[in-house]
Amino acid sequence: MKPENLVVIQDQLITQFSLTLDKTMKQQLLKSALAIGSIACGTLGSIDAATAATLNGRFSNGLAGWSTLGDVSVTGGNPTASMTSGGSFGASALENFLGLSSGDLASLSNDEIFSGSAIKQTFTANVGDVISFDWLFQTSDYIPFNDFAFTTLSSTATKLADVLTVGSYGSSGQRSFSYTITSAGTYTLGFGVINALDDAVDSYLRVDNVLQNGETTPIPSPAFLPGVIGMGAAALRKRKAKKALAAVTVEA
Ligand SMILES: [Ca+2]
Ligand SMILES: [Ca+2]
Repeated sequence: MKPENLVVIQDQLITQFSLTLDKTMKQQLLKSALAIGSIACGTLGSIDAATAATLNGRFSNGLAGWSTLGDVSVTGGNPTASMTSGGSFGASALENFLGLSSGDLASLSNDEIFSGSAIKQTFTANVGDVISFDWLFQTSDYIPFNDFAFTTLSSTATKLADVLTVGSYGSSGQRSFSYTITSAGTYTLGFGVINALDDAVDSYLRVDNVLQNGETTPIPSPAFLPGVIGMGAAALRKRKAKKALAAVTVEA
């Protein structure tokens, strides 16, 4: 074979190789884009259990992804869910809303329950998942009017704070709480605040950073959905950056 023919064959092999590589790379890129897109789309549809996380747990998109009962709003420069005991929903309505049994909220209080507000979100979780959140209870009320705040995980209600523990007109300051999931399944996470002994003078519960294994899935604005695949990569980078920031905060 003549040397010039060898060069031609070599050129053909290189071209063929780069075409193959190009095709493989394109397929991989497409797969990655689709995977990222499905994560982003999952915020509006069903969620893959492997990528499950709370939705809008930082309240960046208001109360999207959450159900509410009573007096609930999102406030502050760092959006935070805020609810008041002046929600005018009684114990039964709150228990029904949160999926509790009758008497569960009464068991957290020595006084009669008059009114309150609550929020909730349902999600799937695996064994070992950690559901964490920051909270703050603040009251304009005074002892003996023992208003209180609580959290629920499916059928279990836990008191976070009350007027007796923070003092008249007091505040708990920002605190953190976490659940560790011991059985895979679907859970409803709830938060609420109650007027006890009478229905006057409000107390407040603020909740933020409701995370599953340190993450939450943002809910994209519908206007941005056509570009959702492109946004997926940016969202992942942002989530990783936030995770790093959260780790620093914990260490501090
Ligand atoms: Ca927030
Ligand atoms: Ca009160």
